[in-house]
Amino acid sequence: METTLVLIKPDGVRRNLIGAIISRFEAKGLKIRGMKLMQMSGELADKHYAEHVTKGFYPELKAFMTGSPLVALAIAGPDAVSLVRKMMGATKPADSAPGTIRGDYATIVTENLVHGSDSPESAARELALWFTAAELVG
Ligand code: DAT
Ligand code: MG
Repeated sequence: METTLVLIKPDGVRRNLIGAIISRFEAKGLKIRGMKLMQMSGELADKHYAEHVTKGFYPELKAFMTGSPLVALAIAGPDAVSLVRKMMGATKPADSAPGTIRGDYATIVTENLVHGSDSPESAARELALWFTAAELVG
């Protein structure tokens, strides 16, 4: 069993796609261990996206991610980290296959609807940023 961090980004919340996105993970058989609707602070953005803070696209990414509420989820299952990444699709919506979340709903790279941890190590680091142990069930 693995647990991974998923964010339904502000575009997903604004477009009323919270339910559609969560439904896919539930239908797949993954379990929700934690869930919260919140607005990401600039401080949390810099920690969460530590690998990207020096990149040219970061100011736009940070403004987008902190600009309105998002949903943070802790999602568990066998190979949950790689499974969720496959279900999300490629980072650039032009490259993400139909049938994936980004492939079915997104057209813009910044507004690509979902975040998923990219490795078990990233998942552990990110989950600790978003959830306390007491906020996770199971
Ligand atoms: P992913 O979210 O697929 O793990 P990433 O970690 O490389 O992708 O980048 C984090 C987010 O930053 C990504 O979801 C959208 C944005 N982003 C990445 N590359 C970008 C680029 N070249 N231009 C604009 N935004 C970008
Ligand atoms: Mg990433």
